[in-house]
Amino acid sequence: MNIQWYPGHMTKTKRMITDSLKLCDVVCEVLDSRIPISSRNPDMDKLAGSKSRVIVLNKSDMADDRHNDAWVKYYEDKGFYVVKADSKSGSGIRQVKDVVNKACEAKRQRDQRKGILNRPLRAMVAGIPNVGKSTFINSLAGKASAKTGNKPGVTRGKQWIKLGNNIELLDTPGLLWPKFTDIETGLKLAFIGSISDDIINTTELALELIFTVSKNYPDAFDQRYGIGEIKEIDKIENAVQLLEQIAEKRGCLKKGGGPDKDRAALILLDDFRNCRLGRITLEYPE
Ligand SMILES: Nc1nc2c(ncn2[C@@H]2O[C@H](COP(=O)(O)OP(=O)(O)OP(=O)(O)O)[C@@H](O)[C@H]2O)c(=O)[nH]1
Ligand SMILES: [Mg+2]
Repeated sequence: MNIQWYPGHMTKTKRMITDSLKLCDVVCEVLDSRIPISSRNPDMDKLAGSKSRVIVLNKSDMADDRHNDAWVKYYEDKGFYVVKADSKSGSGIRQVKDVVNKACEAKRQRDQRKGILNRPLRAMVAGIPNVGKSTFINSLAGKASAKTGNKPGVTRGKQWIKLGNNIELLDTPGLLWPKFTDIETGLKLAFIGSISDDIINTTELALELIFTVSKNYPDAFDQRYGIGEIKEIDKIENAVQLLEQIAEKRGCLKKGGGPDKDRAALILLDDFRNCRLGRITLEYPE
């Protein structure tokens, strides 16, 4: 299953981000802690140019905590300022202001030498769709200023949000890149809801999710659906059988009888996207 998604509004978003960056001191790039490599837009380094950079490893509450700190270290070693955050509960959010200030220290000193004093720092919050950019901003601001939702493309235009008198945040729409070089990347982005389900065969996607999750978290299925012990699944017939078991457990039956795999697929994807299969990380630092 080869997924590609680069709708027209993203070309517009890319242009807006390029223009708005001229006004910003720092780029806070929000990643999904479950896939900290695949949720990075490879165009971001070029777009951000020489701006200061902060990486926000968001949704850390949904990722396997055994790997979260390794990812923090991975990006720190690459020279980024890094924050591990759970924007939903607000955990990790308190340190963001300090990190942003630290990332902008050199710029502030340059400003001072030029006689520019007390100008608020401007931070662009950017990233791929649905990683929690707007939720992160709301959590930082302590109020629901930006619209959020668990699907890609909720934020449509840019929006400035003030954080006291010192920092201004720019919420931006999610941006992907024109072509995923490998099939795995597209799949992982679809698993976490960064790609519109409208262009995807969700039953096929759920089968792929079964292959992927069963590799390192085979117990997740029994724990959620009570279907007995499962080992790693690598054959399509076994994945289909698991979907049928989920359908039976959840009472999804087709009109003519028999398990409704398509509805079970939607249940499985929704459960994964809302952390009901447990905390799962799909990528590990090398
Ligand atoms: N558990 C958990 N959920 C989060 C976190 N951050 C965001 N969410 C949820 O993720 C979904 C997407 O959040 P948004 O803030 O709308 O994401 P976005 O990156 O602004 O998305 P677009 O504007 O569509 O690009 C929402 O359902 C949020 O409640 C987090 O740290 N932990
Ligand atoms: Mg948003």
